[in-house]
Amino acid sequence: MDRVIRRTGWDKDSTTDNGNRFLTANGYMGIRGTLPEYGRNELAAINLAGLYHKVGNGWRESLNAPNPLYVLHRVDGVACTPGVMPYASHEQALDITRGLHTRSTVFDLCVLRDERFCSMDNPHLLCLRSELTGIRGAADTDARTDSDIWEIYGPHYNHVESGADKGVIWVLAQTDTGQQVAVARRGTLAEDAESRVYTCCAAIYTSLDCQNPLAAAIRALDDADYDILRRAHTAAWAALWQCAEVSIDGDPFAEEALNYSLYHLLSIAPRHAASLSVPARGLSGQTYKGAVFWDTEMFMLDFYLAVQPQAARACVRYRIDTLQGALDKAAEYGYRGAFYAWESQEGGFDACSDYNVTDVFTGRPVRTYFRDRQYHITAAVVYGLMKYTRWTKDMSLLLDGGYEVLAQSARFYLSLLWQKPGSRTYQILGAVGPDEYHEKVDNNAYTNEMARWTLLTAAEVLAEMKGSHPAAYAALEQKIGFERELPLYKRASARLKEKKPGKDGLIEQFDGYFALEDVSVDTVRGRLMDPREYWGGANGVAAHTRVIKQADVIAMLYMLRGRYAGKTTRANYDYYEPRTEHGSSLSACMYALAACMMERPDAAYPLFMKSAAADLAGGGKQWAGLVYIGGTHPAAAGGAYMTFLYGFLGLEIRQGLPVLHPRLPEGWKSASCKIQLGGFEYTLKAKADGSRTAIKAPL
Ligand code: IFM
Repeated sequence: MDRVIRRTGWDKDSTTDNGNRFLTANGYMGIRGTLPEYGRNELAAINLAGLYHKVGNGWRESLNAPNPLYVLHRVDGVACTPGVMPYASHEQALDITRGLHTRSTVFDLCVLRDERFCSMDNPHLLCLRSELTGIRGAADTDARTDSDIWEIYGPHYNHVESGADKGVIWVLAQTDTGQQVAVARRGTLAEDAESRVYTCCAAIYTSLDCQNPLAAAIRALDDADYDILRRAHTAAWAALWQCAEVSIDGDPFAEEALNYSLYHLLSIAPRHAASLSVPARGLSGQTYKGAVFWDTEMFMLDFYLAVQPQAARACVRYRIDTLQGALDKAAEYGYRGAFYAWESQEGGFDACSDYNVTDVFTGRPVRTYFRDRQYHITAAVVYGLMKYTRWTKDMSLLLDGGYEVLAQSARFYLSLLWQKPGSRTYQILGAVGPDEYHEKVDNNAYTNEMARWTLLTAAEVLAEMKGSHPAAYAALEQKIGFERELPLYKRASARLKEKKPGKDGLIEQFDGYFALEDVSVDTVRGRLMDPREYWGGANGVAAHTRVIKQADVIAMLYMLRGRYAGKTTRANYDYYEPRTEHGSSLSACMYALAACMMERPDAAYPLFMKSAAADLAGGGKQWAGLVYIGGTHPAAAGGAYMTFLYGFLGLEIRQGLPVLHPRLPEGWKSASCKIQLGGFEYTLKAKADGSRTAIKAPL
């Protein structure tokens, strides 16, 4: 495989999209795909995984590191950057096979080529080589660690010091709560009359890594050599692609878009950590506070399970380790058990604000109910835990905290149920489902069914535990006293209100949904007075209509597939898809998966492509009211992979073995990929004529 994503020409307005499109990352850090001479105004950032800080009343967000790879050349005092020095050609590119960001600009007074990567071999290292040739004039180079960085709710560092030590220049940035980010770099400049080559190797360590991150960062550069590090880096990428690459014969654009999506998922996988998950915007910046959402469990985990089981494990472990945060959150709202964070940071702290959107007209914060009413987040955590356990057959996470997550999650749903006096039925009131435009709704079908699924799963798995792991069962009982609740799980799941399909097969998204105004998405869009206006909330244009933000009933039909008849999926797909704005990048892939379940791969195809090309195409939603929400879309990338694997190849695991039921879109001659399952690697291949193979090899 040899794939390079290129964009030629330069236009200022593409800077933000390119920052996402050309991201390089290694799970520890993400370097936005901006040019090396760019700074905070162009949203240049090196975003760090798992390290958060809050300034004053601002939102708590992930930290960006000072940028040690900043370099600006000048010729005759004119900055070598498009928009300042005239140029004949400009290209920015990302070699996704090798994880290399490159630029090549032919300026009037010189030619500038640079290459940058953050090491897939050593997560602390990042390197750049910048070559200025054909210089016609007097050149100078400003290479430094740029501490004037882009931050959304900063400045986060109240103390920044710098120094030099044996050829290494270092910066130590500290927050008022004691976090440290140490950045060291060793740069060399080789020059003659017509050229200058600046080569820089840098290292980042933080107080999450060790006691003395500065010493560690300096030490990491002891023998740093660009070419040697580059070789190790590209070899690590080659090893990743060995299992991850997908092939689509007959559709090069889909093949490129899907592999590009997988590049992003591989880039941000937390493979260096035992307990860390993936933020909703990957490592592309501080949007969404660098927090972890249900996106990981429901949209990304399948890919990690199939090709990066270590990363899948780290994501699931993260939820087990953040149980205390979920218990605290439940208690805060007067519930019992585990109410997981909607926007989870370290320790399970919920960074979601009660006012998560700002009104475009008044500039006032808008009360949103994501934090307190998206009850389905807890079910997503359990869904991820069970997916991991069932796929890997690894019981160790269940035994090491996972069983407790199950019991506390079931306990949470028990405490959430409401019973009308005189009625046997339980209800979940005032929820926000995946469709966030309709808030505080009663009996959201998705939420109720995922709660029921959680209760039933907990009942089944904890009952099995009693027989298979009696000592662990007794210890858990002693710790949290759940046994007497077990019969309640089943009773509650039997009595919880079900939004049953009507005669027409339709499932009402929530009580009263069918009484809302039935208008088209375009009509609702036409009512906007400002394109950045938030469609949901009390006064949003969609809130009183049947127009929904993202897959909701359809997400439920996919997640709980097997429970519903095919005609139910068809009826609901045909009803809800035209009423869906697809205002979230999580939406299209759910419809694509449902379309495949209905044996309509050609209907699935454009939705699949929308997901796979979300960051390649760019141009997604940048604003929710006045809140910036741009960045990469790893959930869409993961959803595209799910559509490929479960939808088009039709993968099912039966008795531990992969079984394919291909439904390839028009024009695809064949499609193939590798997955890891049960200690083996399988090469899966499906052909347009319906033939398929699953070839097993030892790992
Ligand atoms: O988790 C999603 C949510 O479903 C829709 N808004 C964006 C979030 C982060 O991707």
